[in-house]
Amino acid sequence: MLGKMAAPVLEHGEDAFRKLFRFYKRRNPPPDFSQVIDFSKRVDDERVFATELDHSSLGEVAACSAGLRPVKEWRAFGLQAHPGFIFISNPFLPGSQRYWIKQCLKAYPQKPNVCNLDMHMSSTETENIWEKSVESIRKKGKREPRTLLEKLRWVTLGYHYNWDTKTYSADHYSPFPPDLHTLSQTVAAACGFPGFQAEAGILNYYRSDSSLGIHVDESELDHTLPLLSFSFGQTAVFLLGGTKRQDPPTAMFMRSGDLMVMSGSSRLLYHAVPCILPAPACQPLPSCLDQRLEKQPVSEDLIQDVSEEDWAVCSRYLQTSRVNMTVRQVLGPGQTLPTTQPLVGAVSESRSGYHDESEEAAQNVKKRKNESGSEVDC
Ligand SMILES: O=C(O)CCC(=O)C(=O)O
Ligand SMILES: [Mn+2]
Repeated sequence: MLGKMAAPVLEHGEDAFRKLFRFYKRRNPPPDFSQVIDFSKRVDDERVFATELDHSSLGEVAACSAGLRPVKEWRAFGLQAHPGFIFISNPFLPGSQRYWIKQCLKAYPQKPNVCNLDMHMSSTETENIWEKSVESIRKKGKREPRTLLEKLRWVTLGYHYNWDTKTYSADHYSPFPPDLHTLSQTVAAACGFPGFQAEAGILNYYRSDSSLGIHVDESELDHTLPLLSFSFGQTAVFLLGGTKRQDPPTAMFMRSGDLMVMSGSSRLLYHAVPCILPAPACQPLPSCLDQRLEKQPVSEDLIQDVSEEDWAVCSRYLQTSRVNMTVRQVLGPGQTLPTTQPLVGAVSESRSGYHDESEEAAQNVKKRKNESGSEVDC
């Protein structure tokens, strides 16, 4: 297309990943997205195959209680180049994504969970992030200062990931949210991993100009267990590479409701999020978020209805944002974590080495770099 940058020729040269990352991160001219796999459409691509999940592994009632369609209706795919990787195109029942989105914005950022704001603000300042932000988000005109919710970049759950040492430790732990544990166990069971224990979670909050640098998630002690990823809000481009930076990655869209499972030999592959797509002017929110729950949940259900008042804030926020939850089991049978070693130096707010930030939020980046001394890896 005129004015668009054509896909770079990928050689098996050095750092093919970085090259593609920069390609999709670029805004001017906008990149050509024609090579990005779109699982929401009919997939006719030799890189992709449809995969059948074991329907008997998860009952319809349990799936429905977690806000998921029956497994037999899930559209699941694998990638020829990345064995063990599973992509499930939005298996959520109409209306149920709203519950998980509200949890990400209202419940999970609360103490005792840890977030980026804690790194340079007192615990009273970072208490009640939702309550401190909603009024301003509701009435937001363009020039209002950013609310705490809009400054949120990450939240950690369960074993809290230490961005500086890239480790988990036995004594930096808070109880993992039971609802997300059940959702994770439900999805893992459907993908052939019964008994999955959600022990650590990283929630990433992306504004339209954010990206996440190239990395491998290897801090968990047992890599035979899968890593689950849930995406909500605006669409991202996700890059999945190989075990080496020079392996050329595969690009795919991650849309609201999509799930990804990195298991088997895909568990330790390089990956990144180079860009968030701007919402089309005619449709500020993905249409799957317009729907409300079709049936009123009963009290035993995992997911509950989201009030119109709360949804008004979530939907406003998501017009320019994406939220991703990754859930990990850290320990295999019989494994234990060491306790924290005393840290030399400051604790950084940024995801050292891979939490990439916007060029547009340059001021913030500068501030972060000054605070943490960390560089982004892209
Ligand atoms: O946002 C995403 O899709 C990826 C997040 C991720 O890779 C991580 O948290 O380790
Ligand atoms: Mn990751």
